[in-house]
Amino acid sequence: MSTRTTDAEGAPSRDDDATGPLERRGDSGNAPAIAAEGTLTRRSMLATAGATLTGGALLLSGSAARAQSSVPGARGAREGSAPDSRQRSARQDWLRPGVPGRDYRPVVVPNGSKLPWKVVGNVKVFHLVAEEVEHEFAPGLKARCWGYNGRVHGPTIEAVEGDRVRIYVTNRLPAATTVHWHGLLLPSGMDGVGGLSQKSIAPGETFRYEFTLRQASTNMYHSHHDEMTQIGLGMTGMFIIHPRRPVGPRVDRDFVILLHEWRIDVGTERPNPNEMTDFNVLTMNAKAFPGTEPLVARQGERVRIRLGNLSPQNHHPIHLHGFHFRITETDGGRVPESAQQPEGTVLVPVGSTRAIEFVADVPGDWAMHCHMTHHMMNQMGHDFPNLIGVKPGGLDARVRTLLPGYMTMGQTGMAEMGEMGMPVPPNSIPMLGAQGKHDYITAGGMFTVLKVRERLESYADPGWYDNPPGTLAVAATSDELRRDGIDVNAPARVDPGAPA
Ligand SMILES: [Cu+2]
Repeated sequence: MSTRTTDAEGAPSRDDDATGPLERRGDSGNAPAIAAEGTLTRRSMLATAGATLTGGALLLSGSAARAQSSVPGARGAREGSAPDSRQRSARQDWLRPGVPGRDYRPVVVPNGSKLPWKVVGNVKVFHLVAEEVEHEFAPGLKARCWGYNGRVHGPTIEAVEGDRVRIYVTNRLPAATTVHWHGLLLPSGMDGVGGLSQKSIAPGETFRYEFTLRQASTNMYHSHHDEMTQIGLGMTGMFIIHPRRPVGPRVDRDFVILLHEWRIDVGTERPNPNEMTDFNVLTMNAKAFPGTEPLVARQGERVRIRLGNLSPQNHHPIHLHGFHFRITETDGGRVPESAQQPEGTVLVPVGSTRAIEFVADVPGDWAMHCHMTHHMMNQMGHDFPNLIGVKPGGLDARVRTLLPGYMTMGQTGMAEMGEMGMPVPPNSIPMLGAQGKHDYITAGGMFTVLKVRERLESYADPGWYDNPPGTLAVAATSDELRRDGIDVNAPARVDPGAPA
């Protein structure tokens, strides 16, 4: 059931409920809201609880803070109103601003940052600045992107269910823009679709967005004006809303990773937003491996990883080594425990978020990466001719008379493209990888490492894992081969299976 009214300023308000008719309000914002007695959803309840108190500073208690509470006689919600302090106390529909450490455990954004805020009259005030940003994807590869507050992607916005947020957006780009709060439940006029929801923000202008957070979930924000160009250039970020009261087991480490893909032609410095299929820089929080910071946890800690995907075109199946996890959140919020499937890979579709949780009970260095193998490559890995099995013979020597130093590569695959330290053109990175503890890591792109340790002084990168004796794959000795009857020169065999 949806109820639409108009507030005192004429801004559209919206409070749609899936579970029943709850409120019906007059056309005037000054008219008291009348609510039928009955069950309120959490959204309505949050919206109404604040209105029953003056000053607005309250915390919901007990089960009332959670969904499906029964709050008879509650008052109605109102959105889109001006930040007029003279009216606010009687009209506000939000809660005391959530405080980090007390109301929530802040998320960790590897390679990232958060948007600072301040409280003005019980409202959290943020300031996003859309601007051009020179961004380094990995050592050696920089590009001129569009982002927010000097960052690509934009800083993570973190707030709490029931918070009122006021977000100023200043446009320092040469083009108009808007910000869409992707996944948030808010009034239509705050939704940020250029032309549809609002007038676009012209260069030099600053717009104000303001709404109450009526949900607890993992969300995103991005430009919704000339989307292909502006999202393709990096105008994206994450928007985390913590529950007002804890839900599920307490999480010790709460990571946020935004997935993206780019086309940056070798030697150029401007991502090409017109690319539709052939992306060559695949990123987690806008970093390609080896530029990705590891995710660090102590053994036994409960870990959440929130993943968002604002790639232009591709879904990304993110695979975590060493653990099974449960998908605990989708775009719509928390998945009921009975519906949380055990998984080893989580598909994060374009325009979606997922959160996974697990207990990091086994120490080690564990890969986490997109399992689309082309998404584990860096630049130059795509238009390459297939040379697998090719025998160059005397070709190299002949070509060297024309191109000193020439060497045919790729006959056994791509691994040597990074490892051999081949020179790369200016402003580009090796096709693959980085030196690891044991050998060269032949992965790039959308790849990072979860580092779980028995003891940690801090969550700084602890370096490579020291494998306990007997727990590391190594070359077999001749004694071992003899003991187990392995003849490395015998024809390889298979068991033909039992006769039918
Ligand atoms: Cu992928």
